[in-house]
Amino acid sequence: PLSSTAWAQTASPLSPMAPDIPAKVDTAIEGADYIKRDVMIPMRDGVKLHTVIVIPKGAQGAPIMLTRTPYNATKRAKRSVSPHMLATLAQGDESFVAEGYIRVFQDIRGKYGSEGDYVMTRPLRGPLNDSEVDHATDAYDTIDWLVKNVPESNGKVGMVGSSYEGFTVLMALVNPHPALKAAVPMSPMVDGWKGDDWFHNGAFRQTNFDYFQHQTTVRGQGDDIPRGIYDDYDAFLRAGSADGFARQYGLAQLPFWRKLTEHPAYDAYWQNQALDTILGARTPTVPTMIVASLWDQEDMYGAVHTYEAIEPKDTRNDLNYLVLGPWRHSGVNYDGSTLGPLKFEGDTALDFRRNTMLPFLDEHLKNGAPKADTAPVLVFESGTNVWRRLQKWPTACASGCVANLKPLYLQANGGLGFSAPAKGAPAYDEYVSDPAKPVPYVPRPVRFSDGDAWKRWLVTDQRAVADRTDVLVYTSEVLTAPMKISGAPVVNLYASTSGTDSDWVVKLIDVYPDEVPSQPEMGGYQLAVGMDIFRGRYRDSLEHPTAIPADKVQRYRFELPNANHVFLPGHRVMVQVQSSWFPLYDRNPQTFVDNIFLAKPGDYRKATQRVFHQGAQASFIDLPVVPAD
Ligand code: PG9
Repeated sequence: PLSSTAWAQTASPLSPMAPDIPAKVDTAIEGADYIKRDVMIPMRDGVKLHTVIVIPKGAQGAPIMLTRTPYNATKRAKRSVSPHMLATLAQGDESFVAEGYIRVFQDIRGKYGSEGDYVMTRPLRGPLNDSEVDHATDAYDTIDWLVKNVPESNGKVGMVGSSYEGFTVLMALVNPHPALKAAVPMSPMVDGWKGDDWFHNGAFRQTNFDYFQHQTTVRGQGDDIPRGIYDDYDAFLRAGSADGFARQYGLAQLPFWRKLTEHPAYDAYWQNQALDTILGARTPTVPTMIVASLWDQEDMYGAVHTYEAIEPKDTRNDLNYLVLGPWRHSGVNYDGSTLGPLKFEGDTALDFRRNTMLPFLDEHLKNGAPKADTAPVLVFESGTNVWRRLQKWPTACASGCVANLKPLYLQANGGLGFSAPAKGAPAYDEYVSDPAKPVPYVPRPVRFSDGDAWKRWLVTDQRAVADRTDVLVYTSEVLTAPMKISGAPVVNLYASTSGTDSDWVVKLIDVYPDEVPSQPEMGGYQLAVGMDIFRGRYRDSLEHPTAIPADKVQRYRFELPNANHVFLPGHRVMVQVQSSWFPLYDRNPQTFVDNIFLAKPGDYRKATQRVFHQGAQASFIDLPVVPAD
C-alpha cells in the first residue's frame, strides 16, 4: 500500500466525482509477518482450483499443511484481519504457525472461488464417476503444483481437516502423491448411510436440509431455509414426511436431495462410496493419524471404521494411528476444556494438537525433526478423565480383542444387569409409539439453527424424556466398583411391533449419583455414553428392506458409537429404548411403504411396541467391558 507521503507525491487533484472504489486495491498488510498468495491451480482436466497460500515471512525449507475445503478457502485463511499469521489463521492452526508451517487452503471444485462442477462428496472415479477427476486426482495435482511452485517449501506436504475436509484428506490417500508425507483426517465423512451425516442405519437426518440449502443452492454460501416457524419440531411435523418438507421449502429441486430420495437403502450408490472399504482394500503408505470424537454429533462412524479397515494392512503398526478425544464434532480444533456440562482438566484439544499431532507431523514433514513418541492409539477415558496410550483399538470386541463382549441384560421391572433375567418374570415391556407425538431428541423448542445446542446435544441430560410413556428405562443397581468399557457396545434387541415397520433407538447412559457436591447440577444427570437409531426394515439386509411381520418378535442388532468410559462407583448404568428421535430423524410411519421419504399422511400410524427380556428372547447390550485401571 502507498504510504501517506508517497500518496501526497503521486496524486494529482481528483475530481470530486471520481469513483471512490478503485478497480484494484492492494490489501497486503504493511509489516505483516506473513505473505498471502491467491492462486488458481490447474487440474489435469483444465479446471482451476482457487487456493490461498499463507507463508511465514522469510520462510525457507518450510513444510506445507494443506486443507481442501467446501467451506470457503478465503474465509478459512482469515479468522481476523491482522498483520499476524497467528490471528489470521484459525484456532486449530495456531500450533502450525508456532512451528513455521506454510498453510494452504483450497476451494474444492465447484465451490467458492474454484471452477468446475460441484458434486456433493464427489465419488471416486469408477462405477459412480465416469469423469477423469475426483478428489484423489485433485489432491494429487494440487500437491504436485505446490511442491513445484512454492519455493519457500521443503517439498513435503501434510494434509489436515475435519469432517468434509477430513473426507478430502482420506480421498488424497487413495492414490497419494509421493510428496504427501503425513495426514490427519479428523471426524471424516466416510459412510453417509451407515453413520455419518446423511443417515444413521437408514434413518434420515433432517438437519441436512439446512446443509443442502447452504451448500448446493449457490456456489458460495446459500441462505437459511425460510421456515417461518420457530420450533423445528412443529415445522417438520406439519410438513409430514421429509419429502413434504423438501417440497414445501423448494428443496426438491436440488439434485442431491433427489439422489438421496432415489437411494434410501444401502445400495451400490452407498456401498461404492464407503471410504473405509475403499481404503481398507489398499496398501497404506502415508503415516495417518485418524482423529475421532467421543460425542460426535455428525460423523461418529467414519474415523474409527476407517482405522479398523486399514489396521490389518499396517503390519509394522507405524502408519495407521487413532486418537479418540472427549469432543463434539470437530471439537479437536477448538477449546476442549468442557463439553456441555462435562469439565476436563485443561484444554484437551489444545493438548492433543500441541503435544501429539504436531510432533507426529513434524517428524514426517520437517527436515531433521526427531522421531515423535506417538502411541498407536491414544484414547481419552471419560468418567475418570485421563488419556490412555494403547497398542490397538478396540480393547474389547466380539473376537480377536484383548477382552470379549459381555451381555448386559434388560430385565423385568426396569432392571439391568449382567445375569440373565429370572424365569417367570414378565416376558416383555410395552409402549405405544405415536408418530403424531414423536420423542424429541432435545427438549423443545428445537432449533436446528442453534449451533451451540447442536454441538452439545449428545451430552444432553436424558432425564428430559425418561418419564415419557413411550420411552422404556432399565437401570442397574448402584455400582460399588468402577466399570470400564472400551470399544463399541452392540445392541441385541428382541422386539415386536403391531405395525409393519419401526425405528429403534437405544441409549447407553451413565446415571450420576443423586448428589454431586463438586458440581451440584450433575446430581442424577443421565449422560449418554453411546446412543443410536436403527430403522427396523433393514434388520435382515441393509440393501433390501423388508416389512416387519406385525407382532412377531424380531432381533435388531446394531453397534452403538465407540466409547472409552468408566462408570464410577456410586453411578448406575441405564438403557433407554424408544421408537422416534424427532425432528433430527425423519419419522418412521410404522407402516411399511416402499420409500419412507414419500410416506403419505395415512401411512403414519400408532403402534404397540414390545421389548422382550425372557429366555431366548432376552434383549441385551453386548458391552466391551475391560478391567478398570
Ligand atoms: N459434517 C459436515 C459434512 C461432512 C460431509 C458432508 C456433509 C456434511 C461437516 O462438518 O463438514
